[in-house]
Amino acid sequence: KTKLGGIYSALMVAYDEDGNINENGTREIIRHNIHKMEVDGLYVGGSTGENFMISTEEKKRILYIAMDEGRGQVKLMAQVGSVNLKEAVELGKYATDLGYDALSAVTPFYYKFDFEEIKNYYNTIIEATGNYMVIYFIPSLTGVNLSLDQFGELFENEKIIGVKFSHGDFFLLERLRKAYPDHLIYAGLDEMMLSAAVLHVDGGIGSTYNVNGIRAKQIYTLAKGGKIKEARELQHTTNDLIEGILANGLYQTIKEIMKTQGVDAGYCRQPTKRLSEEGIIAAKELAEKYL
Ligand code: HMN
Repeated sequence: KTKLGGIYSALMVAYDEDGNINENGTREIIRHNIHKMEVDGLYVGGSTGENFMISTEEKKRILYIAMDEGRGQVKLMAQVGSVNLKEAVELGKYATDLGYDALSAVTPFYYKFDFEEIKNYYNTIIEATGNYMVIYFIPSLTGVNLSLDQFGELFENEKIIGVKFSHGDFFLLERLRKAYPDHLIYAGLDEMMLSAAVLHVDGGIGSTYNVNGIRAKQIYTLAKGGKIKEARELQHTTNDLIEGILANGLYQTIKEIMKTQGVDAGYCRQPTKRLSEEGIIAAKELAEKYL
């Protein structure tokens, strides 16, 4: 279990002006995360990769690039979840064949699937791939909530080794920690790294680690070591940065900040809009002030 813990960047993908994958730029982002942000792992195909806006072939291409560039240097987790379960299975098999350490899948969204359907979705992907699975739990975007008991039922499948907890309900987080000490819990909101680390999560997966990875790792390590005051100062600075990023446009701003760090991070895929001139300036100011 501890083997797969740690700080993972939710990998950004560089798209060109027409929304096509910029492979060289994406490789630069990966190297930046490994060598400059010193993350323990990459979470590939998540929200941050703009995964739900791209085709199956593009998803595979990104899974391939991340493996090719990151192999042997960082842990690799592939988000393969999709409302199209056949696609999830296809991507899960592809990532498993490539050698991904574990799969992750978002709870199936948009349609109001009941719990039996959700459970069947996970068990189907696992049966087809034989790989480990981390549940991607993000109720604010999916509208899908899970109770402590439902997590327990999902964890009955021993291949389901944990959850990426992108939710602000710390009561549920604490209950999960106590009930399932052997399962992996990843903090999924970068804003809550300190509080989650105090509850002894096993790591974090987030978008802002693409630019703020070093500081995030410090918060995690300090908080776990009981150095709360130092960790809190770093979380305050981190959250000043995150507040600025969210106000300016989440993924566009992270890409713009990466450009100031020398990375050809490209643009976001439509329908996400471009940053205005003022937005670009605001991103540069955030980088200067906080990074
Ligand atoms: C992913 O799937 O790409 C990420 O792991 C998602 C991650 O939880 C991020 N959530 C979203 O982007 C919706 C957070 O890192 C988030 O961006 C950050 O906490 C700022 O709010």
